[in-house]
Amino acid sequence: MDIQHYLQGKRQLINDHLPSFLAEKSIPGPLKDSMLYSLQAGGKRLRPILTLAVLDAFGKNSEAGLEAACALEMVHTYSLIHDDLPCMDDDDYRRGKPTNHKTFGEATAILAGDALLTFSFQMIAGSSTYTPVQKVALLTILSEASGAEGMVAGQAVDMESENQELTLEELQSIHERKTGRLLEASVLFGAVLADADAEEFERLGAFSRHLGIAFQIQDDILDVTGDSQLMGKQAGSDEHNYKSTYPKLLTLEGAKIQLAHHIKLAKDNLRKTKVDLVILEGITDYIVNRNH
Ligand code: GRG
Repeated sequence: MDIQHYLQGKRQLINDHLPSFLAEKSIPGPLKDSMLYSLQAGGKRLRPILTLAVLDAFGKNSEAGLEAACALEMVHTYSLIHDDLPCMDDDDYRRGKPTNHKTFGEATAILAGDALLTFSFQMIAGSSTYTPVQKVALLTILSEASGAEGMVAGQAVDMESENQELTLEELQSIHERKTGRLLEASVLFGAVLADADAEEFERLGAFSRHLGIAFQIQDDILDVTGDSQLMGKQAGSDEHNYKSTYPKLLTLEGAKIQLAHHIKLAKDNLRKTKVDLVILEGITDYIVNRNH
């Protein structure tokens, strides 16, 4: 299996479908332009790819997961738009392009984020592909992962902790909520749509939690060593404030050891499942080896 080829194929599928969900909707012009601007600004599409990959790993038709997968990317896109706002990280560039508020103004950017978040729930609730039981499961997972106990909580604690040196446990707790929960939801979405049993669900959940931590550690490592500046991120964001990161707390070598540890645990959990390992192991390796 050529994992790069697999990822490229899925990314293309998602890129082709994402804008189509908004196409026939009567959304005011500037708001729709602002939503589409960020949805189409690029990105790795890791969250929707994970949903489709889990379906493939179960031997199911992954295209049936497209609506749910695209809903996840909408939530992710909303979080990036809001994270870039002047009242939060105050970033001018995202994915190498001017941020949403720099292009459309703050008010429209806030509304575009709000609308993308809400639209993701509308898409799942209104889907003609999923059963009522699947819809309730997806909506429960998504609301818990993205809301006040999930991603928003992670962002809130992250902001409260600015300029404080955190312990490793505190840092991990922020990232588990800020980025980990949506990555976990992406894997669990695939498990729900594949009608996985409780045991598989639990093991895939554990796999995704270690994958999420590994993703964040690699993100922090790339901030020190990688080409994240080319992607419009300000490496380390030190000009704004002090932010605890894995390399700062553990040194670069220590962060790499932690990364290897969580990758191993992710794979150990994956191997306990009955799914086809090739794709999900390939994605796990891609997370460690990615350069942005
Ligand atoms: C504003 C509620 C709210 C939440 C914001 C996710 C988030 C919380 C902020 C993003 C800030 C950030 C850079 C977090 C580090 C890890 C991360 C989520 C990176 C961006 O995800 P990628 O690498 O992005 O998957 P692409 O551009 O590939 O989609």
